[in-house]
Amino acid sequence: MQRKILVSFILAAAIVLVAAVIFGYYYSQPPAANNVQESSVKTFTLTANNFSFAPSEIRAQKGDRVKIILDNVDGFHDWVIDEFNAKTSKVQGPAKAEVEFTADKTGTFEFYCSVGQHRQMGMKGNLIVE
Ligand SMILES: [Cu+2]
Repeated sequence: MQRKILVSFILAAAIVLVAAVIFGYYYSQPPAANNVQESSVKTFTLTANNFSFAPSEIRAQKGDRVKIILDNVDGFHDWVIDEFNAKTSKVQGPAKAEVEFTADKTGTFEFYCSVGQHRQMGMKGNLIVE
C-alpha cells in the first residue's frame, strides 16, 4: 500500500516535470519573425529646428518603403513631401513625429516644412529616389 502511493507520487511528479519542460521549451522560443516587414523599411531620422532639416538630402531606391522620423528639437514644424502624399503631424519641439510611404517613382523630390514661411526660409531638402 505504502509502495503504491509512492509509485503514483513519483509518476505524478514525472508528469509535472515533463509538462514543465515542454511548457518552458515553447515559451523560450523567440517570437515568430513577424517584424520582417519592419526590417525592409528604410528609416531616416531628420532633425528639425528653426529653420532647417538635417540631413537635408536623403536617398532611397525606387520601391523602398521609407519611414521618416522627424526629430523636432526646437520650434513648431512638420515634414511634408507632396509627390508621395506624405506628411507628419505638426509638432512643437522637442517632440517627434513619423510618416511612412513608398518611394514608387524616381527623381528628386523636395520635402519641406509647411508651417508659416518656413519653406521659404530654407526649411527644405531633397529626397532622391534612384
Ligand atoms: Cu518649420
